[in-house]
Amino acid sequence: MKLSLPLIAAAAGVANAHTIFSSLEVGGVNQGEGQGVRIPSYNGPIQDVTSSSIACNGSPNPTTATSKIITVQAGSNVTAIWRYMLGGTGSAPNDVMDISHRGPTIAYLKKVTNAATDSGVGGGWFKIQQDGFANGVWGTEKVVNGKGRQDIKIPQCIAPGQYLLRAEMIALHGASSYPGAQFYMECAQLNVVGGTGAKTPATVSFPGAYSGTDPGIKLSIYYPVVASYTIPGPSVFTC
Ligand SMILES: *[C@@H]1O[C@H](CO)[C@@H](O)[C@H](O)[C@H]1NC(C)=O
Ligand SMILES: [Cu+2]
Repeated sequence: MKLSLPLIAAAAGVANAHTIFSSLEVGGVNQGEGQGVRIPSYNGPIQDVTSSSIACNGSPNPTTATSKIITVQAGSNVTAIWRYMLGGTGSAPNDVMDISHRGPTIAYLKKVTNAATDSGVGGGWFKIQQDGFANGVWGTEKVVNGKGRQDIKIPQCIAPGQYLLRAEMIALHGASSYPGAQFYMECAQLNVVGGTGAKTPATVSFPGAYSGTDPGIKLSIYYPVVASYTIPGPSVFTC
């Protein structure tokens, strides 16, 4: 049986096809699942953009604390590794996230005093990467078809010190009403070295940066099929 696109979207909405940012790769070395990344007990999404769990996940998916703080060089790339289930290899697309889960990939940083203990809730967040919809391809499709890898450049011009890195994928298959969009995010704990501190980014809050009426959060992507897409949140900070 061949399903129409809206039916595929509806079927995907009930499928257990979620994802977790489960580890961080730095300089070609995977730091280990849950090592310096706060992984949740369950791979389901956050759907309430006003919940404190929109910052670094959490209730109803409690996250596990980790004492590791990962050293990264300002100006270099890190890679968030996404997995449908913890322990997965990412070798098959379904090992990353169901392909029906289409939407943007986004990353933010927040300067903190102690990356191992800061909840991430509140102000201080600035966006450093985003990939929405271009030439008919969603940011999430590149991650799903690319073994779960989301490349994120740590800006050269930020101040050295500890940061939280919030890597996010938003799945829009059920976003025609709100709540409907599925927000997947976890936070990694970083110590950024070598930053010049030449620029101070403008910041936003989580919760606060997103609204249930944002054009990139409440929309139908399948019917009608979108022609363009507005990524939620602020513009990307650049040096
Ligand atoms: C580094 O990450 C950025 C995204 O922030 C990406 O556009 C760029 O291609 C990456 N560079 C490398 C060498 O992977
Ligand atoms: Cu899902």
